[in-house]
Amino acid sequence: MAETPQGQGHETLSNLLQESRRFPPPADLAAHANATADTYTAAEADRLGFWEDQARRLTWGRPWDTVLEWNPPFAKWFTGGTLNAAVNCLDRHVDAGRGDRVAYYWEGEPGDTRTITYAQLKDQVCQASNALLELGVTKGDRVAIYMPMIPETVVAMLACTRIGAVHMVVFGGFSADALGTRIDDSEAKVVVTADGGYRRGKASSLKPAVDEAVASRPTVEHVLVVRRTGQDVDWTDGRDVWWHEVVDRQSTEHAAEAHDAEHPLYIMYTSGTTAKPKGILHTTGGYLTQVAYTHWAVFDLKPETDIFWTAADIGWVTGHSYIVYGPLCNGATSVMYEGTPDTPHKGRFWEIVEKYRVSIAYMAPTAIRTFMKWGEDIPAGFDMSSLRVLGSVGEPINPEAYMWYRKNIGGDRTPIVDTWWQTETGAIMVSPLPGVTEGKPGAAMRPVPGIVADVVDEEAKPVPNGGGGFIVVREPWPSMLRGIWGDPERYKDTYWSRFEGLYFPGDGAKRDEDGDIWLLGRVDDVMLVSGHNISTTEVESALVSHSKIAEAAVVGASDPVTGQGIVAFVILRGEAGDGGDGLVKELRDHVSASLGPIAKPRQVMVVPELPKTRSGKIMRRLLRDVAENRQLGDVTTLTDSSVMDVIAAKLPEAKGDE
Ligand code: 6R9
Repeated sequence: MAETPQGQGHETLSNLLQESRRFPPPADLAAHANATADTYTAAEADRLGFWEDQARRLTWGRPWDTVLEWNPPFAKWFTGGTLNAAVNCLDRHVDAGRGDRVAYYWEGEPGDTRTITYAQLKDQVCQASNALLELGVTKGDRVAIYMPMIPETVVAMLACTRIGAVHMVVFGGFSADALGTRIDDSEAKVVVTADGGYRRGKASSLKPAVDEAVASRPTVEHVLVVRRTGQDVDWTDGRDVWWHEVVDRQSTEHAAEAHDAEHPLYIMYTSGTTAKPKGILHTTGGYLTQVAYTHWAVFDLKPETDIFWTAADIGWVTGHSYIVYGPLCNGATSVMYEGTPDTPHKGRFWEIVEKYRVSIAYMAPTAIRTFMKWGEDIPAGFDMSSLRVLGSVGEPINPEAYMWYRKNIGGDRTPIVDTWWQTETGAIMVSPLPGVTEGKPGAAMRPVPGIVADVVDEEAKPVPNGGGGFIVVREPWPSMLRGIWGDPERYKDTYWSRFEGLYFPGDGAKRDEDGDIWLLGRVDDVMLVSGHNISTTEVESALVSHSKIAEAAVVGASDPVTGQGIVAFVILRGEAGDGGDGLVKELRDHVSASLGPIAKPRQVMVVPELPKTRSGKIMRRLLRDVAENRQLGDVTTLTDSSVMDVIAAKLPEAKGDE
């Protein structure tokens, strides 16, 4: 990356956005907070000892001998220790007399509901474990899970971990092809699926994609099928088995073995954009330690009284860590929702908050910006006084979206924890702690106690306050990926070769004048305009701070004069109508006034939707293709591929906007 021409030395990423709003922790929350300022002090004084204390949240078969064996870049945590993930999630709570506590309030999209206690979930997991054993699954085998958001998805995951099999969940919206390549790479022996699930008011099918994927893959011995929608399915005798026929007749007893702390727990494929997807491997002891600890500390979870809701899909790492493993290890009561936020009406999320008295809600900025687009009247119609902490994950949260979330969902009362992490990190890494840290709209603030992260320039030197660069992690952490399935070289190249001895996540970041961390988006998305490295996040946030804009995506398109020119795609807020005459000029001037003339977009296009992955991340690569009039690249990980046709069709009329 180029240096800035003003001779500011090694500023790798311009720091343009200024934000002065501050929200101190609410006094009552701070007074009873799980994590306090002492938590930071304890972790700094003895980092490994701190992690050992966190590991004692879990129930171990045998305690560990060594807390960390570090042969860079390969880490082993809690070696010599043994434990069972399902026992930690279920049996120990039941044994302690908490079997009647609700594990999940499950809400189906059509309005059907199920309430499942810890004791019931344990029985179902034991039955499913016995069923998997009967189907020939043994310790170390891989099991693909391709499911809607129903309780059996959690049951299947925990049954795998109980018997030591490794689950590999594939998002239910992915194609047969995506499922197939993941089955190939992981060599999965069994696929657990359903006939279908409910999305947007309709039964969508899953089984046909499995049939297609498995037809050419004889290594898959069985397909275990949950009946969810009752729709017709094709059937291959001998291979296909119904869940209700095989699982329901099993014993609810299963004696769980304590597995090695480093026994593989799951593989999750990251949605590689062009390259082959990477199978991120997580193991047992360290992963559970960090998800349980962060769920307790970052959300201030009080398991006896809180109702926790991660509004995300289990097919995303956020679902693994904060719908399944973190909450269950902590004995929490969670809400799990099958469907989309606009079915049957745009207030569905808030109706769920009101109905179950949700106290902690965790969701993605993309959802929040969608709610902004729909307007504040919708949440205003529900009683959300039960909420006390709100979380954000998946992308940088724009300051304006943060303010909207805080005011309209949090009643101007709740702290917001903006949690930065990745599939690879397994658990939250950088986030405010709600009872300790000030909230700043748009900032992830500080590494959580026990994590050593930094912002460095291109020569790996820490940037001063006010400087921009790359986020890195300096020390190994318990829930770190243990590698890429079957490809140790790619693991080293991808994460450990950019900076000697440092983990490189691939995200831009800056430190503000107080030393707090702001995430600035993927390094691949950074724009180079007249010698300045400008983050997409800052320009998008400036656009979203305009009263007519709900959502924005910007990309750098090649430009004969400036190297790259900024091209913006914007979605209007519900209240803004068609935006009115002169909107484009208004927006360009607004960005220029907020960030400086260097960041003024060359073009602005109003669009109805943006291309997004299933976890809600904007696929800027496709927008760059549009902005540079290129053939579109791979669209298979998009939620809705027709979005790109609509955007491309708008392009000719937008040209005149300059
Ligand atoms: C948990 C998850 C990881 C990438 C990550 C970064 C972006 C996630 C963020 C955030 C800014 C946050 N990201 N949380 N950026 N602020 N709070 O999203 O995992 O799907 O693997 O994506 O998401 O770019 O590198 P994953």
